Amino acid sequence: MASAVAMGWTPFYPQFERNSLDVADEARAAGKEIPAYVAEQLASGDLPLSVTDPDNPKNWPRVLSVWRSNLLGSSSKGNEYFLQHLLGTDSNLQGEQTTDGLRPSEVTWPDTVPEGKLDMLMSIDFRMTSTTLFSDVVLPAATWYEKGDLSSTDMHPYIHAFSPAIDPPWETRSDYDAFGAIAKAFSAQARTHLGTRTDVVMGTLQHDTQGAMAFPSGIENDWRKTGEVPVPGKTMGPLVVVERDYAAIADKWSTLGPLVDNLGLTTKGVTTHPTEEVAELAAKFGVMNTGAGAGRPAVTTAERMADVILSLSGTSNGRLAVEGFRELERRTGRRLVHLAEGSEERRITYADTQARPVPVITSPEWSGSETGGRRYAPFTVNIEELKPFHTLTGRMHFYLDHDWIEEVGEQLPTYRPPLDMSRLFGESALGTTDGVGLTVRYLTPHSKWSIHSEYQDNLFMLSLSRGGPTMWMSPADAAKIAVRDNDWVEAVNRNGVVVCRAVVSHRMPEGVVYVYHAQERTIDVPLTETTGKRGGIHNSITRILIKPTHMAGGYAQTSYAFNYLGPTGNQRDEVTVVRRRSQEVTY
Ligand SMILES: Nc1nc2c(c(=O)[nH]1)N[C@H]1C(S)=C(S)[C@@H](COP(=O)(O)OP(=O)(O)OC[C@H]3O[C@@H](n4cnc5c(=O)[nH]c(N)nc54)[C@H](O)[C@@H]3O)O[C@H]1N2
Ligand SMILES: Nc1nc2c(c(=O)[nH]1)N[C@H]1C(S)=C(S)[C@@H](COP(=O)(O)OP(=O)(O)OC[C@H]3O[C@@H](n4cnc5c(=O)[nH]c(N)nc54)[C@H](O)[C@@H]3O)O[C@H]1N2
Ligand SMILES: [Mo]
Repeated sequence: MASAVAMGWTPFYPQFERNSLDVADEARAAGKEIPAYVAEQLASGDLPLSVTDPDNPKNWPRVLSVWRSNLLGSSSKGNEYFLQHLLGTDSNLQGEQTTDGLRPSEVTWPDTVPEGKLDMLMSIDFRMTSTTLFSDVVLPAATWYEKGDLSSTDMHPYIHAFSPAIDPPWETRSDYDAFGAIAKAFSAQARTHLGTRTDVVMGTLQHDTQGAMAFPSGIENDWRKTGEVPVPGKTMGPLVVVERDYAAIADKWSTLGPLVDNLGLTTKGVTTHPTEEVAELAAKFGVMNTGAGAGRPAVTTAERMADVILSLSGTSNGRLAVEGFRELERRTGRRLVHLAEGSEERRITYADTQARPVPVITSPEWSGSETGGRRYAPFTVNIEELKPFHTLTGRMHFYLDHDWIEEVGEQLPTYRPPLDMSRLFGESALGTTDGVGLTVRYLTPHSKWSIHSEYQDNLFMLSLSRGGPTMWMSPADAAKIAVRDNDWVEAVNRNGVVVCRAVVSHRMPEGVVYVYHAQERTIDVPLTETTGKRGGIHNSITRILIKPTHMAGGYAQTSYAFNYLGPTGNQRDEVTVVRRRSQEVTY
């Protein structure tokens, strides 16, 4: 990972061992261009990358804001590691420090492991969750029937509106207003504390940019090993200098800024220029009279923000869809405009989406075609219109000649057996039992009775099932450890402990158990027999294992793209010992 970050293949925050605002000041004081100064400092080792020493207090993340996610109850694999190292709370972590020979060689390893790196965890939610439980500050969110908002993904042919049936009750606010309020309070403080500073941001060599060809053939060339001074945007991520007027953040928050006009909007390498739309929004909302946003469209409510989003996307603004396809025609030599031509006059507004679900317009932002009322399917435009794929060859591409992918022999699609957790981490071998505990594969697939952690805490759902956390198990495995349906069981591995009830079902194959994603620690989580502490959740016995090929970047379609191409969490290779426990549970 240190190498991937150094070469700009994958992002990592914090960036540098020193505050990036101070680094920019240092460059000025030294009379140097900021990017050149940073590159020199990196090369000389005077400015270490945070990723090379993540346990050094200088490199700890200090503030974490969680919004519209349930990090500690849902997404984060390795819950107990988060609890111990990030939060410094009670945890059921069972693991020992990795022994010398197995430690990464390019990352500094501390003698004592850090506990509680974060100073503050803030979350915004409308439920009590496994994340809000641990948060220092919880901002109550308005629900979907108490605020204006939008919902849409690439796979959905419709844009849906959230419309308030009532105003946000008590202290709740829309997410837009919550962040607006934070911006206001922050900006007032910033007048005395931060003012205007210059920042330097280390970007990543991204897919669909020139950076995607910075490392031809994916040939590894780590400047830290060669001793060269890295070249931003070529042998490392690009360095961008940004003026930050911290006191103006609230003003900027409530307007649509000038970069939309100056730079246009770029998605997947296609840039559109929404100049007309900015003028339309200014006419519709009026403009701010004073402050940093003076003269810019006033985006003062969540509903207005929804309209801004809709007017700037080709999927909801036919003019931009057509403009984008024209640009794409020039680039590809293929005729494409016809996919959106009939929609040129269409403008989907927030009010339209409130009246009824509105189908989207085919646009170069996605690869599907909804033209003529079709349903979305990925890569339709590539297959039917011969728009080149965003690969090295422009075709569907199976052979990957990237160094890091070659190193593990995955140039072509190939079968990889699950990792042997017994050999790697000393877990007992699969299928073994001492008559009390049985070692099984541990899977945590998505639940049919919830969307992630949502709805599993609904009283109807709890009444229809066991009313708390469960583990699905085959009759054969249950028999080996004398477990009957609905018995309490305890699962332990090096990562943590889970206590739940067994659902013994012939639908499970022998050797595998399911603890469905994502059952929270807010419902029926007893003390464990293993630690005497309150047990964990499904992610207490998982752990993040990053696959190195997911960080192979800087080269064509293997380049990083935000929310598209990058490391994924992995929880599929986990094993655990499970046993019947005392049926007397206490809390
Ligand atoms: N072990 C294991 N771990 C996994 C997975 C797995 O299969 N197994 N799956 C992974 C995958 S694919 C995903 S996508 C992630 C999902 O992980 P998360 O996205 O963290 O999970 P959710 O439970 O959907 O969390 C959404 C939270 O947002 C809140 N919320 C909903 N609407 C709003 C809103 O309008 N405003 C605000 N402020 N809050 C709102 C909900 O109450 C909920 O608490 O989990 C990942 N983690
Ligand atoms: N009801 C409901 N629907 C959802 C969601 C939800 O939370 N609830 N979440 C949505 C989201 S964000 C996502 S990402 C998708 C996820 O949807 P899917 O990708 O379908 O995810 P899972 O259900 O986690 O896993 C699918 C299957 O993979 C199997 N599996 C586990 N390990 C392996 C393995 O090593 N090899 C193979 N071949 N199979 C394996 C599991 O047994 C499981 O049956 O679902 C979406 N839809
Ligand atoms: Mo997901």
